[in-house]
Amino acid sequence: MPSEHPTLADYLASWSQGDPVLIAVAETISALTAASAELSRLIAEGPFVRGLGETIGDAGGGDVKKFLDVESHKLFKSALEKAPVAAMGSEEADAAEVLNDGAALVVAIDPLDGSSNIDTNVSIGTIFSVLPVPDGMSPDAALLQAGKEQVASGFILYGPQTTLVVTVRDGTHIFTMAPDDRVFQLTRRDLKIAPDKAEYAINASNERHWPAAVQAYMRDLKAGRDGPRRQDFNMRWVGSLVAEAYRILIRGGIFLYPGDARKGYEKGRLRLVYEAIPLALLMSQAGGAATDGVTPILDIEPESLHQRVSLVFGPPDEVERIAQYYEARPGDGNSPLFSERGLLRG
Ligand code: FDP
Repeated sequence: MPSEHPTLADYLASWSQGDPVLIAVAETISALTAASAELSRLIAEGPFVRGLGETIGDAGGGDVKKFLDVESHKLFKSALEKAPVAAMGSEEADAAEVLNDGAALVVAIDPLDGSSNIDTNVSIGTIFSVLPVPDGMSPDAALLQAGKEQVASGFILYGPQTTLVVTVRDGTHIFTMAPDDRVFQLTRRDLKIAPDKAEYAINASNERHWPAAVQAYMRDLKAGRDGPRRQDFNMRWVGSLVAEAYRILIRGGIFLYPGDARKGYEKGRLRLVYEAIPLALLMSQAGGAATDGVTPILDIEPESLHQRVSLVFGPPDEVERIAQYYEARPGDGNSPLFSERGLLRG
């Protein structure tokens, strides 16, 4: 009798069906999750490991580098060296790193997202995107393909449970790591984002810097049942992108980290290639949507590995509503494609 909770290995084996390209994707996901199981143990050791949450440098643009960021990068790099991966583009390295010449895939990765939460014992995670290397394309260029070219993406959440949220373009599924044998097992198949949860996630301390479109949208949400939305909205802000994404996949709601008027934040804070793009595929496979406010994230052609982007995700109707606020304020949009879409629509 098939198990109620098939293992990740079983799921990937039955999905890949002996196809060499799909097997390569399966091997890559297995390598990533094996490293994540090790990382989860290291995180759980917390104060028993000297300096785990310690800041060891400045990564620039408001980001600090912590000991655990560096350790996570090393763990994933050494795991991917043994997988069919030609290059890895990581938040923790300035340029893409070559792993296996001629291999079929590349991986973009944020080895440790939410690292400012390490020392507060709040959920943190690893986000990854798997892309093919088309014939004649260099691994560097392969890392900069639009998100719609991804063959798989996911994140591992190190929280009360260690959880993998993954898609191989066959729905978005959750695998939970069993505490005893540390094997990932399927615990939720084919997630679908709830369309109407009245909950938002945004760093409200930046309100005065937001574009007028976001200020107007948020004003309408906060007006609750006395405003145009005619219902009260709740707020949640964990400060770990992976935790917000997980909550929204599980119970709905909307996430915004818009570009704003602060120096260095004009294009937002979050990274396109290894944060927004993988989350956008998970969202779309769960019936949701992700944009930079206006343009679908999966359609954006990245220009550089560490590029920042404005990010909005959640149920499609709410994401579209936000685009309308931007469109109602020409010149206020933070998207270079803003006017293009306006023209296209017109
Ligand atoms: P962190 O810098 O701690 O890694 O990815 C960057 C990120 O965290 C996200 O996880 C989180 O949503 C965001 O930054 C928090 O930024 P603010 O401190 O500006 O709210």
